[in-house]
Amino acid sequence: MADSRYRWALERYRALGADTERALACLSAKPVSIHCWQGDDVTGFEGEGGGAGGGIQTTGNYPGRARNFDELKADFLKATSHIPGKKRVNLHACYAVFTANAPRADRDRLEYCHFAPWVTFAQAHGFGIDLNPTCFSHRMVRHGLTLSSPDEQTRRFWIDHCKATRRIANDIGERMGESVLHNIWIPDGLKDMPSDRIGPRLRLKAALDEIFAETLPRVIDSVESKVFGIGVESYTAGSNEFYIAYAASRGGVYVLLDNGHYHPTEYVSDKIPALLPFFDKIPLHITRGVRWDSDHVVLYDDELREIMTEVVRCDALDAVLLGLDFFDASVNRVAAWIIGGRSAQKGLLYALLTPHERLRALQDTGNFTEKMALAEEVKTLPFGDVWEEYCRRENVAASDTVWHEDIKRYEEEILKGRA
Ligand code: RNT
Ligand code: ZN
Repeated sequence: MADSRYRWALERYRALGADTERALACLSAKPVSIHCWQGDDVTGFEGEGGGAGGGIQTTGNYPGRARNFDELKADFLKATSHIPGKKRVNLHACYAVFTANAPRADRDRLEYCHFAPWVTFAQAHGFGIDLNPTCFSHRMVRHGLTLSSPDEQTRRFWIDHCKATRRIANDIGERMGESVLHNIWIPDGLKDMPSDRIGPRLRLKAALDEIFAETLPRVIDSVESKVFGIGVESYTAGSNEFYIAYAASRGGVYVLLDNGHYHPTEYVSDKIPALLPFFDKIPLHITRGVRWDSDHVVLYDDELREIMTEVVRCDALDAVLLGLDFFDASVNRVAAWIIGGRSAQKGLLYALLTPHERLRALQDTGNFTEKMALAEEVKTLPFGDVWEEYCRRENVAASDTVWHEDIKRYEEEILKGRA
């Protein structure tokens, strides 16, 4: 029955110029980097209060937050067991694991040993790893500033932190035999009208030059801009223009696009093809901003489909590094991970099932009416049947209400026991 529905869907797509078998093969081969921080509200393992800070905020108090490495690993595995496709674990420096063999160290002194347990975990489950320095939620964030601070000691601490995490990323890459994305996002900005806009940027530029001075073959470097955050409404040192110019003028540094980080009428789907002529890599943070950079759970919505569509029709599946970035504490955190992860997969599948060649030809020949008609027809093709077939092949439940039963059990048996 399911099989005959897929056969029928395959024919329908083929008739319009899309190859479902090719789409399924591409989808299962493309990794998505899944952020570890959805599991514990961006708290980490340093045990100093933690939590998101510097313009980012987790809201909600749903029970069951992971409180340590073991709980976070268990929740991550539970979540990924319901997400089809290839996965990477995206880590932040504040998730360093302190043990007798890897004693507690401040962020400027972190070493590979603090992340070795994550490598063991990732290798045991076939995940890749990415790593971010954590330039927020720490006593050395002074007046909301890190790499752009006018205070020499503050700047030095954060430069040393980023240098340390880049080296760790390289070591992880060496162990795992692959590249590791090292993405720098800093919260630096001002709540109120600046009296100096260029000073922080000049200091940030010099700090980045120092951080990137060391050549590390396994590291893919990126910088992530932002427009504003809560408490930093008036000025952001690491703005879009600043980082694009920075990356373009320094070979080997890329700009990471987070779709929550722009003015509401700007779209990352349009930025991807604007940057691709100049950059051979574009890392993404896929998120869902509601009115601001709220980091709501990613859903299978229009902009997600449009972002994925650009990745596919620009033939940029290798160039674009897909990563998720959201943190919602108002719903079951494990379910949030699953819904966001599955949505990303659905969005990419939708893009892979779109007859881009035909649509492009219609645009190029000025056949705008037919383009509109075809694009509308694509929207109601039997997408669900192809999704179900993909889930069957990937050994995960196709139905969202079915995997949710498992998560309800997990909540009763495991999450509710956490204070
Ligand atoms: C903040 C950025 C950044 C963080 C994570 C935790 O606005 O999006 O990527 O969300 O690094
Ligand atoms: Zn982000």
